[in-house]
Amino acid sequence: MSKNTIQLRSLNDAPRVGQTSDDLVNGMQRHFLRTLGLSKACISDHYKYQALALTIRDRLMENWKDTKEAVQETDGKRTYYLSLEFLMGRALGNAILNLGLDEQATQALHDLGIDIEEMIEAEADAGLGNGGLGRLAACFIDSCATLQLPVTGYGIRYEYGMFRQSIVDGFQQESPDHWLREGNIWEMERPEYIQAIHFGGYSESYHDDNGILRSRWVGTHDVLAVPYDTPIPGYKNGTVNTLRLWKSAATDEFDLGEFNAGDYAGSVAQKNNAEHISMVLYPNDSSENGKELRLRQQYFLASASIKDVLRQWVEVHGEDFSEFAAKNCFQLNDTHPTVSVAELMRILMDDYRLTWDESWAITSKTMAYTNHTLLPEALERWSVRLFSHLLPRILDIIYEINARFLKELAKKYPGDVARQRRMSIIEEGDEQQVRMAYLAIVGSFSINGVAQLHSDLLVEGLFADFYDLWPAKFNNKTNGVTQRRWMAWCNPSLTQLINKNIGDSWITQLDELRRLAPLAEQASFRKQWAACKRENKETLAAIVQEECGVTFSPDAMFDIQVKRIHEYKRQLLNVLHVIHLYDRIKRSDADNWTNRCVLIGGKAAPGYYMAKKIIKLVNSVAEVVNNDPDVGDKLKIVFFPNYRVSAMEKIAPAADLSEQISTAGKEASGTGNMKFMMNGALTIGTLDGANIEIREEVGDENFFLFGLTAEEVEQTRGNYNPNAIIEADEDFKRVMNLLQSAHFNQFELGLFDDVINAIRCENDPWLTAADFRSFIDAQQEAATAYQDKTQWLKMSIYNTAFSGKFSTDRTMQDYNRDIWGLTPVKLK
Ligand code: 26Q
Repeated sequence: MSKNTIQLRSLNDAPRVGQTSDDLVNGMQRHFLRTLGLSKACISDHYKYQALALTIRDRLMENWKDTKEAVQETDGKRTYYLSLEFLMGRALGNAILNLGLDEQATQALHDLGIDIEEMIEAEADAGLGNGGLGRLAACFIDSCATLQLPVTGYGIRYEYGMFRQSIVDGFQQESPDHWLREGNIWEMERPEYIQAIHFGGYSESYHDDNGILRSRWVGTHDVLAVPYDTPIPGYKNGTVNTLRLWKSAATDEFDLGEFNAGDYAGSVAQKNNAEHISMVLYPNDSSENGKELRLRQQYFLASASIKDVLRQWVEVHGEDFSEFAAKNCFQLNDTHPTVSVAELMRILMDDYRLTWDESWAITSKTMAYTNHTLLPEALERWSVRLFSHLLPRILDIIYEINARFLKELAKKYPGDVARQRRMSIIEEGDEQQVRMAYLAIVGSFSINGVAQLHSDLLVEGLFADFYDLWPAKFNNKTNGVTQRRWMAWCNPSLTQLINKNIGDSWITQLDELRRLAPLAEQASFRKQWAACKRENKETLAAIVQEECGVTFSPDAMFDIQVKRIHEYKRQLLNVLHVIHLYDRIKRSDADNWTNRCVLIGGKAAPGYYMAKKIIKLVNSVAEVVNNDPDVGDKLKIVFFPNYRVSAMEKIAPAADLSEQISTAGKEASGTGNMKFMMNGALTIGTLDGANIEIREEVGDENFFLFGLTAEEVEQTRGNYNPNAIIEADEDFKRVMNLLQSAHFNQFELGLFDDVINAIRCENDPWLTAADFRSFIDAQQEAATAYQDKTQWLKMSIYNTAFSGKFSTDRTMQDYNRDIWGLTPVKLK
């Protein structure tokens, strides 16, 4: 028995917590009294939430322990999902749903006279991510738990998550998101698994006891990584997996020697530096920023996680690594944790004394890399100078990986120096840079894109040289979303209707939704479908009223675009359409009109000038449109502030039309598109990312397609004349005239000049003008279609019915079949 095992007779034999509503009431009362120390008089909403969350958490704990034990006993292969972001949102409702406690919880709260909705709203979003990539990680671990796959998420426990966005005078204002202020019921600190992480110092060679020449990293400044574990429940299957997030902390040894002789206070202040590492999430989702702290975060996560995995390995297998690659896989969520490749090499060689070849055989069979972008400017590069002072030993190893790789290249393509230069992990130039994507490709056995088009474009473009060298490493894994959160939890009325008609097997087998398709022919079913949508629209309208002071009528078409603000996503094109509609109303061209409520939401990176301008433009247009008596109910537009996971839970169920209008070839996949589809919205979209697959599944006739293809986009570059396009299109000319005449910025002349110039620029990378006409036409098609209620409802039902492919359950099965090879761990 190890010293960490105690003989607790009661631990395994203790009566398990009850699952009835009375048990929940008793649980809450116990927590009010004993955990929170409250008397009746002082039970505020905050405490009610805490007691409920603790009571639900109690129901996770035994399953969590059982899952850990079962995984350990099985001793099978395991996967670690390494991600700088996990955009979890709220946990309470999800836990209640996955435990199958919804009815009991509703009853218990009713008995106690507590409003369940208020409890849900009392929880802060865990906003530890920017957008798609972070939310994908959250959906993945939900699906892995539901599929009983032994997958652990590893990330950073940021003190401050994604900033809170408010709108002041139409401009975005950022404020810090101190999401932990009121505590976090769901996390468990695990000090016994603390790791020390090295920074700085230098690397040196030495001869070991056997006279073998080795390297070591010395003179480092160490930072502690403290793990906090969050339970990730599977859907009604007893499995509870783990999300392990690392918080940075100073070591207790103050550095009074070298630097701070005599400066006690100064050396204590150094503590701060260590604690900064996990302080804040970088709010940047599409461009590298080169900041040292970001590289520190990346190495902090990589090193802590790999050490943690090796610790567990050595506890069971000792220092025999012969089976390590067969039993462990690290999935890298973009290049952000890619320094893991070098870190695993370092530890195997320097700490466990494996040879280079042994270490490389293990590392390159253990790492797998997922790419999430086609924008070349978003590929991460780090200056060698920064690496050499922050991570000198790691840089040594990257150089050695590169030297060996270049040798292999020279053998395969003799004399092709240009190719070697192109493919080198180290980019030469004024300043040498480490190309992280290339390190990831060289170090991994699998490289995947996140939608078919994206994966195809990667091997034709950005990674063509590598595809030529290693075609078998490349594969596609189309993204998904978890239907537990994005339908069952967030759309209870639709869930009820579906369950009543086809049962609830779709909650774990999304393909089952196909059985809804024939029901589209039934008038009574359509009527109930319409009632659900209407109820959800009323709920959203109330929120819009509260947040934006604008009245959305549920009779109008809800036309929604929510996602990060970025030029390639073309919120600007959406605004141009709104201005066009406004112009039509003003010139009395509004026969057979379809009333529309346009909602745009999303955060702009704080340093992204154009994105912030576009937010201001939306608000300026809204100001004019919403207050013009000629417009009335025909058209409303709002900018929805502080878009986040919990907002999407209200928005997706209420959407009629989902805007997925990126320049073709730029959006890797998109996942919002899938959430809308599942909830019965129709898509207006380009042939980009997963839109293509959505259209394939639902059928051309149930999708509003417009715009250039990715191929046409590439052909258009170099002979693009937006001014001629505008000139030739009367509607477009009028829209531009409104913008240029300062119609929306009468007291702030020149405010939108940069936006106007971007549209008119021959080098506009996003080709906004090129797609204007076909977008306007597709929007008209959608507006006309909306007037045929019966047909629209059928199309809405088909969208839900054929969304089965877009479950992360399918995505995770694909990863597991082609990359991980895990065996599900069943519980006794
Ligand atoms: C990089 C360097 C420094 C600081 C921040 C970053 C950084 C952080 C986040 C770069 C990129 C991101 C996030 C990217 C992202 O969310 N990409 C989206 O991933 C989704 C899931 O695969 C896709 O559906 C989207 O198409 C893609 O844009």
